[in-house]
Amino acid sequence: MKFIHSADIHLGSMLNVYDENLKEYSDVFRNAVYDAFKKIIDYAIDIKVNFLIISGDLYDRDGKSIKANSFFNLQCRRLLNENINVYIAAGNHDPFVGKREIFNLPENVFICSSEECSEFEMKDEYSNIIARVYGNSYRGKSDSRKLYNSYNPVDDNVFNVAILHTELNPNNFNYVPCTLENLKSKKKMSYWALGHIHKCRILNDIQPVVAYSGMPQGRDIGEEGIGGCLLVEVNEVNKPSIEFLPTSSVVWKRVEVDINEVTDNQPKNLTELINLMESKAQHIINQLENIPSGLHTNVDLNGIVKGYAIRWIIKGRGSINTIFEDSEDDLEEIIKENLNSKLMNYSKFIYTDSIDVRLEKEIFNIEGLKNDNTIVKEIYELCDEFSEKDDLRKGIIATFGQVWESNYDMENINYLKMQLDEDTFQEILRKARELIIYSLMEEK
Ligand SMILES: [Mn+2]
Repeated sequence: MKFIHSADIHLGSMLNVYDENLKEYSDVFRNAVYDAFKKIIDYAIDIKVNFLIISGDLYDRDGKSIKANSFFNLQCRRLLNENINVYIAAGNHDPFVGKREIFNLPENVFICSSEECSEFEMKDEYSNIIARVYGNSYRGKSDSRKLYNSYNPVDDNVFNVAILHTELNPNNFNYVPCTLENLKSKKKMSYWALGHIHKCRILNDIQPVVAYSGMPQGRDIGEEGIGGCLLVEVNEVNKPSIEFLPTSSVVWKRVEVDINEVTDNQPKNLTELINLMESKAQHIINQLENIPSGLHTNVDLNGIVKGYAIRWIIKGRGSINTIFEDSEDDLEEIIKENLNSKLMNYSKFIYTDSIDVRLEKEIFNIEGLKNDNTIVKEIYELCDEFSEKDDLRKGIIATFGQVWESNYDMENINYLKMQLDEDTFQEILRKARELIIYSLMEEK
């Protein structure tokens, strides 16, 4: 018996790339989310799975797009021809799935009730039950019910799969509050097929297995890495083995360029910096993409990934910093254009989506100053404390004031405020340190 666990397809959404110069690649970005779902269906048919699970957020919005709905139906009809069923529980993005379908649902598609835990029995050709599927859909854009309580298989003689869309956070009442321990305590359950967190993770690898399949195709740099779904194969004693099946045609990636990496050949101008970035780009293509940790795949990633969307982080200390400081032009935009005119033509395209410049001023012998100058040393130590100690950090965040949202919810962002994530916090701290030390040096 084998099945595919997928989640968070977000059909109807596109990659967040807005660039007039994309030309032939604009279709790749526009269709990537659809292509990833089609790949899941291809896998299901090729591998001849018994059924497909979708753990919520099949659609990006509850006001469904006709295109997304039509695409989904066409793909599920391909499964219908192969006698493969599809089981779906709706998540916070598509809570009304099933209530007002634009088209008739293919008869192999089953949507879990939003009012109670649905139970489905999978039977083989001799009418023996080979698996049961449990699931409960969201009622609305959030759901505070402890849904897992009503998932109660009669026995564990067959493989029992539970579909649940949850943040796995007992304190967040928007997304089905529960803990990993809550789910593990359901001993008759064999596999918790989770959705909501967009990153693939196996949280428990013995019965009951608890896993997030993650999203098949990331849409911006916040959804980094190669996405996919999970193939679960169950042998006679109900023991599952899990394989990762990659589906992302575009992989989002952060790439750091440290100009201090090459001490003797530091880039002095933009041409040299762009050359350094190009050599890094070559490296991205040569290096095989990392699949989620702890998992394996038999699929050749080269056949799946068409290209990358990169956020470059340029860091280090050097004289090139002055070019960025003195320029009134938007240098990031100019570097982006230069890179895209070259790197988009690589065997796998490298699209520069954004450039984050974190260069530091060239200060004579900063390492020496850190050791000898007690003020510089203290500023460094103070910044380290602010960066590491929770109570100090809370104080500094309070000082940032009301423009920052420090306790934000990725699914429910208040766009009137700036989101203070870890990366931004550290960057503000680093810039503050830089500013203070440099001002002191100038005074001298
Ligand atoms: Mn989602």
